[in-house]
Amino acid sequence: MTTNEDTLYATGAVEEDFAFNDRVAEVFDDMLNRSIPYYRTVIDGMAQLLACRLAPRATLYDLGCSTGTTLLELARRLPDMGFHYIGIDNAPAMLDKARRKSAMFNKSEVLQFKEGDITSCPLPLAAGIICNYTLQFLRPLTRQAFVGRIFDALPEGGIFLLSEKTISHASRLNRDFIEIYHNFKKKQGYSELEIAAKREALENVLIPFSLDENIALLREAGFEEIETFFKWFNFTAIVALKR
Ligand code: GEK
Repeated sequence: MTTNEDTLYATGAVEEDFAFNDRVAEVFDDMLNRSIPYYRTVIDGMAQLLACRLAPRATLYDLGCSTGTTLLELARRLPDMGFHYIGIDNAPAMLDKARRKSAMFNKSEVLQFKEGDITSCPLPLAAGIICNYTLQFLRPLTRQAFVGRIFDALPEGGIFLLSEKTISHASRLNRDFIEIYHNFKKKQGYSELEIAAKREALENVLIPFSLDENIALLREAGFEEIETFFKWFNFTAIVALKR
């Protein structure tokens, strides 16, 4: 499968807020690789944590799975664990691509993709739940209830892995972190115009919390053991365990 290049904002025009539609799904893998620093390093860390914490043949959910990259990478990195992977997303174009990719890599037997709204769809018991760069797209007022549902869906000893773009309330450092991220995007080949246009399109759609605010959501939901296992400026990955 070819990876189409993300040129969605190359002209600098912002016609509408960012949405997970067909045009985005088409270029999504390239967009993610070039927009999320250390994307695969974080998945590798998750693979190691899952291997430590879970018994073989456990079921794992990826909420907001997009084109299935995280689950495919986990299945590739953990061939001996025999995990069963279920990805949920509400964008049909993303799921089409996820299914095509898992067929192409001969993983259709262990990977399943379901269409659903992760804030309301049933979450049958799973030993591990992943939510990468998706909580930030849920309306802030719904986030506590969402994390609470994840806690309830996990058994004792269950593991929740959360990655988010964050903000810092230290305003000068926040500005520096944003600039450092923009420099990262420039190095990935995005122009100033594209970076500014994408930022505008995401303005009311991606609403980041700080690391502390995300940890507070987890604590309030009932998670007791919580650690940040990855941080690169405003990008963070957290592991939380249910007792
Ligand atoms: C990855 N985790 O590759 N219900 C279901 N899906 C939703 C909802 C919702 N309420 N809101 C947003 N989404 C992936 C990347 S992308 C992050 C996740 C990004 C879905 C949306 O359709 C999209 O596929 C995903 O959440 C967010 O690591 O684009 O920056």
